[in-house]
Parts: sequence; C-alpha cells; structure tokens
Amino acid sequence: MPYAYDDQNIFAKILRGEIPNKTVLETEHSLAFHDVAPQAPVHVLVIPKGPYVCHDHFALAATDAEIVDFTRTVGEVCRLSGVQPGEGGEGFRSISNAGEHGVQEVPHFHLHVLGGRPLGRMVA
Ligand code: IU
Repeated sequence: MPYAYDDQNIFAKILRGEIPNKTVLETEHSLAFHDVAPQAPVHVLVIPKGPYVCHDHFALAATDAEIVDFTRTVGEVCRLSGVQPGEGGEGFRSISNAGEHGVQEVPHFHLHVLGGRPLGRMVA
C-alpha cells in the first residue's frame, strides 16, 4: 500500500503556521522544535518540511537535498542543545517511531532527540 499523507496532522499544521511551536532551528527543508511533553531535559523533535509519513517513507522518497538538510539539522540540534558526547555534552538518544507497532502518534516523520539525563538502556 502506498504511503498516504494526512495533511491535517498536527505537524503539518505547525509547518503551515496554524499552530505555534517553540522552534530550536529552522532550515530550508527542516524544522526542529521542543516537544510539548518533554520526556527528558532535552527533547527536541526534528521534522522535514516535506509530506513524509515516517522514516522509511522519508528515506526512500525525499530528495538528496532534503536528506542532507535533515541530517545536518539533527547534528545542529545536538550541538545547540549541548548533548554532543566528546564535545562537552554527555550524549543523547535519537528515536523515530513508525506505524502501529512503533506506536507513532503523529503521522508526519519526526526524529526525537532526547538527552540531558542518563536515559537508561533502550528497551524494545
Ligand atoms: P510519536 O513518536 O508520534 O509517538 O511522538 C509524537 C510526539 O509529538 C510526542 O512526544 C508528543 O509529545 C509530541 N507532540 C508535540 O510536540 N506537539 C503536539 O502538539 C503533539 C504532540 I499532539
């Protein structure tokens, strides 16, 4: 089944400026903002501006420019948040939930960047 993007999802509304967000960084193809319900002292969501449902959709359908921009934005978010291990920070975790089994709540691809405290061992 092809990916079906719902342009009424909350992140699409954020991208259209219909709902406010606490922006960390905005680039040509990406937006990073603070999660409204942070699960760690650093909890930033990084999203592409394009209509991609989940990580695999983005990875397969996005342009090279979008992918490079997104990847660099994640790096910049880590730098701005002070969580870079080896660069004065103590590390972070990046997670993307996809679909039903991944318990994805918002159907617009987003990467969670979490840090600022020990996060414990990842559990499946
Ligand atoms: P998930 O990976 O789709 O399960 O996570 C969605 C995240 O989006 C979750 O951490 C929410 O707190 C967050 N979020 C938000 O930042 N702003 C919103 O308006 C809504 C959800 I709805």
